[in-house]
Amino acid sequence: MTDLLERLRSAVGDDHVLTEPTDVAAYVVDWTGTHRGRALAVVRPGSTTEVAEVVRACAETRTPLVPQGGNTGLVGGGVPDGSGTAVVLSLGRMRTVRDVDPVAGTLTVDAGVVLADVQAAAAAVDRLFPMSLGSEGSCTIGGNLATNAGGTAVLRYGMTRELVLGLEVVLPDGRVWDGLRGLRKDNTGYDLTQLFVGSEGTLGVITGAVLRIFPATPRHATAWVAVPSVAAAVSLLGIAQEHAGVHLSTFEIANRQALDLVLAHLPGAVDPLEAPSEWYVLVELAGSAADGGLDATLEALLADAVEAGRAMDAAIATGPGRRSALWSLREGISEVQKVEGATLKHDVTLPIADLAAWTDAMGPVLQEVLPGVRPVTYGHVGDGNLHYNLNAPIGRDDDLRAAAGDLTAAIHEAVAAAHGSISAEHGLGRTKAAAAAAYKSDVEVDLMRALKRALDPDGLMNPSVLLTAP
Ligand code: FAD
Ligand code: S2G
Ligand code: ZN
Repeated sequence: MTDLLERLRSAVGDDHVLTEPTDVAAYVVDWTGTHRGRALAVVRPGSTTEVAEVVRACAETRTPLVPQGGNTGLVGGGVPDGSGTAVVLSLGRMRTVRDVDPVAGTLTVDAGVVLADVQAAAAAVDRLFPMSLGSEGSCTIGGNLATNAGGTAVLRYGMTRELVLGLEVVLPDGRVWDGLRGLRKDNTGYDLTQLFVGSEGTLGVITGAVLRIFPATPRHATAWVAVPSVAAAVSLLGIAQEHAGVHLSTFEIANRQALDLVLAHLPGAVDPLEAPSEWYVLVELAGSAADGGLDATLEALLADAVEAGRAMDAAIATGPGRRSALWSLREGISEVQKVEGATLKHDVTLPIADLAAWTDAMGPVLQEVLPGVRPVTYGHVGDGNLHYNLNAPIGRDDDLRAAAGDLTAAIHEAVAAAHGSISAEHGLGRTKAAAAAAYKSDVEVDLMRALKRALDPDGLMNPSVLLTAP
């Protein structure tokens, strides 16, 4: 082991090889606090060359390696297991914005650049990097790529995989693949970039990326809408699409339980509507400086929805302050959910046409399993993605933990029956690796394991994550 530590120190410098438990602590527990592991060391390289040296040292000593970005992942993929045999490779020091080309619409960055800084680098040249997540202040673009993150702009711009044109990756044997050409069209063989997007650190360490940037959308029209049901929310989505077309950029849902958590625990949060409702939608239209009339479009679509009985009331943002107040009702949910005790997260996709029936049917099923369980439901309903996160009945965290297996099994079975996905945007990590294998076909599992064996024959890259665990 000393040989390895010597090699790591000579690769990145003594200060960037952490072994003391106090120094290592933040790197071995995930954001949810569910996954706690132990690391042989935490290594913080400052360049692609240093990453390659670290990977080579681990490969030659057959030491498992866990790449880590901002450690905001929600499925335990960025932290080591409890064996204490793995090295955590943190990309946190690699924060250079390498190049911006507003005309070509490309932004080339190190993997350790925080998402908010990627957004700022695009805005600095009057462009938009559209991906937006509640964790954007600390998650890194390398982690976003490795998890193929989604967020609130997927409806208009797609998942991370639709926002990337090329990658730089250190392969499990230490070689560097430089795929940073950034061409919109390059049909010369397999799409290697897409292979690494969503690979959750199991096929290599992403060290750089060429991202797409888009025309800025400084104009917004935003509303928090009270709707009577999920079915009404889906109808409102159709009305919004009719009226707003390409300008529809956000369509999020939240149930009353989610809003109550925010009103109770998010300082300054205020319910913008008088009458309580069971369901709410945050809808936003976005356009360029030339796109006038977004407010009128929003008012017209809301009027149609009220007329059709698909909406009861709405608070329309009258300026940037009001806009961020409405957004905070949605974005605050994740943080505050932790305040009220144990939660059991489910990040599922359902066919949009089935969302209402699925949600209506799921409630009673869960009450059978654990009476009093609270399904705090919210998320990106515009792309079929619900965060169906269960809170324990008040004061009964242990009951939730005891029933977790049955509750999750009931949810996963209902998702599979509706031909949905048990992981919409957070990936599989450690939390869902086993479940995913059960819901993927043998052919899919075989193909994924064949790819893993081809790139990482010794199985050292993030070994207990995704469904590559043998
Ligand atoms: P980490 O947590 O450090 O790692 C995540 C995975 O990627 C691990 O498997 C790790 O091994 C791998 N990895 C990290 N960096 C690299 C690299 N450079 N090369 C190879 N592998 C790497 N996610 C969404 O999709 N949509 C949301 O709306 C959303 N909202 C969130 C809100 C909150 C409050 C929080 C806490 C999380 C949210 N997330 C969301 C989850 C999380 O932010 C994303 O999964 C994010 O992409 C993780 O980035 P990270 O840098 O923190 O990665
Ligand atoms: C979001 C965050 C994760 C969660 O807020 O969109 O992806 O389950 C989620 O709180
Ligand atoms: Zn989400």
